[in-house]
Formats: sequence, structure tokens, C-alpha cells
Amino acid sequence: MSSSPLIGRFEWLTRERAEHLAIVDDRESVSFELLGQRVRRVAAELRARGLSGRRVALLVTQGSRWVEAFLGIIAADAIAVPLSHLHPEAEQAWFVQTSRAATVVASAETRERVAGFAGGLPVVLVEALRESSIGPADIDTGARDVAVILYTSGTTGKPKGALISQGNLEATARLLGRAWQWSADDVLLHCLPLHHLHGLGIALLTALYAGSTTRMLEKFDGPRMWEEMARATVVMGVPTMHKKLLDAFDAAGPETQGRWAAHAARLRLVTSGSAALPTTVGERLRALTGRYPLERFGMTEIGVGATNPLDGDRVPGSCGPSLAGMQLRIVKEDGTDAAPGESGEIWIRGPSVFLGYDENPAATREAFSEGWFKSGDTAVFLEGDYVKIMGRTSVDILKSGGYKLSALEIEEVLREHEAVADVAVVGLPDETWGEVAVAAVIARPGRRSEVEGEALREWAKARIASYKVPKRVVVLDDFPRNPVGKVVKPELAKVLSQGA
Ligand code: MLC
Ligand code: AMP
Repeated sequence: MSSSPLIGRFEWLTRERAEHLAIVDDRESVSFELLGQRVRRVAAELRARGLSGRRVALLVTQGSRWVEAFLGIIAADAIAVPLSHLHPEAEQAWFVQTSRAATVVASAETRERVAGFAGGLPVVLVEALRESSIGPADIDTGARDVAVILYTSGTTGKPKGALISQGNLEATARLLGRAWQWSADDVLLHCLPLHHLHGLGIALLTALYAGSTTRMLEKFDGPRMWEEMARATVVMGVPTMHKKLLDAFDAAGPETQGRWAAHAARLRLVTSGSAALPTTVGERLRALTGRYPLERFGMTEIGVGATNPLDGDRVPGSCGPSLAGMQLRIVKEDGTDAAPGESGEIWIRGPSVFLGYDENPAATREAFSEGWFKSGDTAVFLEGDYVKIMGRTSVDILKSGGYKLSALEIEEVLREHEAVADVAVVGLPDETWGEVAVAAVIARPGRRSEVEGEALREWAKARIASYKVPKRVVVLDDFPRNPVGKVVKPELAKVLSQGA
């Protein structure tokens, strides 16, 4: 038996639930036994290549091959750096270099793209790794501290790499397994991106850990989700997915709606997280599924900190009390704990709190106070320890469709455009995305047309993921500024909302 908490659990599952399906994707259905065999082969190959203890990036189509590559990297005692197909080449190269990846694992479909940004690093195909002839390795990982690096945007320009251990991932899977009563009978319908904690730790690994089956789609697709719900017990999503599911429902004919409503009514659990769930969306889901969706609060750095109960009262607009096994405080500016109704910052402590930021001891130090992780979220306790999130403490952090965006990172990129004299990015409320990034730009004299309309957006798409590209660019003569010349973003947001 492996000494590693996460891999040890999978080893047990591959024996005890050998025939049970672990992953079902559009190509194949993989039992726990087969998953275990393939993970061992991937691990054996990676070890033979001297990658234990090294960082291994992966850009693999979502599905069984992604899971095999990811678990194989961990079982080889290497550190996984999941990449996303949404990032253009320049960003991918940055992630690979910054993480100091030694190799990139690709799949047949992603091979060409990976070759474009791997910068001379070896590229190996998961299809070859999982058919290795070396012979399955005995998994005896030393369970080095770091299992995975997930990049998350912060209040500084570039994203920071959060160092997450196997113990962290195991804790999230175990605590959620208990709180949400996961069982081997569950079938998770999975459509979340796997390079973020929601899709990876909260959804996929929690389901696998419980010995459940995961029906994995390559990407979110409203109508397909409704059809696949027929065979699912659990659906997890960000609020934008739930909104888009409802939009797809509304666009369907009466017969289809009847079928989809029957699928929804059979679900055991629908969860929402990564951003605030609008109560209008929640209530419509209640009407279709019979229960208000279970909203919970989480973060890359901490796993899940608070959750509404599976069986008790789910309070719309709240994320429930702290997850059993985690501790949560709301701390006022003066460092004392907030009484119910008083606002403060959420601080978290517990087994799923990450190890720190990669190569960034200053940011790590700043993020903690006496062992508590300071989330940067403002919140209040309602009655009965239920937490209500009021928003981010920093105006420069946006949440759009569940992705965390840094206004400063986007500004830094847009400022490189030669026709841009100055730029400020703010978040504006949006029905579908929760919040959208909008860029206010001061153009250099005579160069307005180079940034107006779609011009700056198109230019930016080659440099940053399109979900980070501001949905709207507004050219202004100047920004609202304070006496020392600093842009007053709340004022700017008002100006931009009026012009919307
Ligand atoms: C896509 N676009 C977005 C966007 N997603 N723009 C802003 N915000 C987003 N989140 C862009 C596309 O690039 C495209 O740009 C245009 O919007 C239309 O895209 P689409 O086809 O409508 O989008 P879709 O593919 O359906 O994606 C929507 C989505 C996706 C909701 C499925 O955003 C998504 O997977 N979000 C999940 C994010 C997530 O997992 N976060 C978890 C973080 S962990 P253009 O210009 O090319 O047309 C965490 C911890 C916790 O937060 O607690 O869970
Ligand atoms: P990320 O850094 O991408 O992991 O995003 C974590 C952030 O998402 C948290 O700090 C919150 O700001 C936000 N978040 C997560 N869940 C919720 C929720 N249920 N309601 C409001 N915000 C949330």
C-alpha cells in the first residue's frame, strides 16, 4: 500500500471496486481497475525518465486520459502543472517556464499545440505512457509535499502558483465526501475545467475518492448537460453554467423541456460555487430539481471553507457554516472577530489549506496570519454561523464566469499596445457572467481607431486567454482620479455603467 494519502486511496479502490466504472467519457468507459493499471504504467514511464520530484505540465483533452496523466504524475511522485487549452501560446510558454516544468504531457489532439510552446522540453503522449511496456510500477511514493501547482490571479500582475499537497487534496475529498454524503452509487456529471480547484479537487477527486463514477464532458455544453443528466446523480457548476443551463432550457421546445425537467428532478445534489449564485437562478433550479442548489464557498488556496448543509436549511445568498473539519473566522480590520452582522475578512484554517506560493515567500507570508489564511473576501455571519460573502476586498480582483481575473494583469498586457496611452480595467455586474471586465482606455493622439471597437480586443486575444479579454473597450479622455492622480476605480465603474 502506498504511503501517499491520495494514491493510497486509489490503490484501495482499484482492488475493492475493480469492476466499478471510474471515468466515462465520449470515447470509453474505464473501470477503477483499468484506471489503476494505466496510472501505474504512466507512473513507471515517468519515473524511468527521471521525473520523480520534478514538475510535469499537462495539456490533455479532458476525459479518462487527463485523469490517467494527472494521477500518473502524482503516483510517480512528480508535481503536476495542469494547463488549459484556453490560453494562447505566449501564456502557455509563461506557465511552463515559470513552473520550471521538466516535461509536458500531451494527448494526440494537443500534441501540435504543445510543441508550439514547449520551448525544447520533451513532450510525451499520454497514449504512449499508458501503454508502457516497462511494466506497472509499484506505487510507493514518498508523498513529497507538493502534488500540484494551480495558478491563480492575485493583486499583483502575473498569476501565482499555489502549491497544493496530496494531503490537501485528500482532505478536500474526504471532508466533502462526508458532508455531501458521496457514495459509490453516485454519478457525477463533470464539465468543469480541470486546471482549477473546482473541477479538479472539489468535483473530480472527491467523486473518485468516494468510488463514484464520473461522466466527463470535454467542455461545458448546455443541451448535452441536460441530456446526460438522465444518468447522473450529482451536478456541480459555477453560477454562469447554471444560468447557461437555464438559457438552454428556455430555448428548447416543450417536449424537450419535459424530458430535461424529468432528468433534473431525479438529481440527488446540485452544487454551486466559485462565485455568488444569483437567487433568481437558484430559485429556478429549485423549481426544476425540487431543492435550492447547495451553495458553498471555496478557493484555490483553501479547498472548501463553508457549505450549506446537504439535509438541513440551505439559505439562498449564503454559503452556509464552515465545512466540518475546517475552521472559519470573519476578522475585522482591527484584528478582532466580527459579531453576526458585522463585516470583515474571511480567514480559514484546516487540512486543505495550501502550502504557499511557488517561489514567492513574501506573498506566502503576507497571505497568512498566525496560521490562518486570509482570503481577501469580505463577509458577514448571518444567524447560526451561516456566512454571506459580500465581495472581494480588492477592486482589482474580478470573478467572471467563475474565473478569477486580475485587473492589473489585464492592464499590463493592454498597456503594451502602442496606441494605448493609459488603461484601467474594472468589473461591472453582468447577468450571465456575474461580473465582466471592461477596459477604459486613453488613446495616444490620433490613434483612437486602433483601440476602438474590436481592435484592441482582437490584439489582446493573441496574448491572453479570451476569457480575460475585456468584453468592452471604452475610449475616454481621462479617468476619475484622486488628488495624487491615482485612478478611482469605483468612480470609473459608475462612469462606465452609465455608458453601457
Ligand atoms: C468564456 N468566456 C468568458 C468566460 N468563459 N468570458 C468571461 N468570463 C468567462 N468565465 C469568453 C469566451 O472566451 C468567448 O470569448 C466568449 O466568452 C463566449 O464564450 P462561451 O462559449 O459563451 O463560453 P463557454 O465556453 O460556455 O464558457 C462559459 C463557462 C466557462 C462558464 C463554461 O467560463 C467556465 O468553464 N467557467 C468555469 C471557471 C471555473 O471552473 N472556475 C473555478 C475556479 S476555482 P470570445 O471573445 O472569443 O467570443 C474556485 C474555487 C471554488 O473558484 O470555490 O470553486
Ligand atoms: P479562485 O481563486 O479562482 O479559487 O477563486 C476563489 C474565490 O472565488 C473566493 O475567494 C471568492 O471570492 C470566490 N467564491 C468562491 N465561492 C463563492 C461563493 N459561493 N460565493 C461568492 N464567491 C465565491
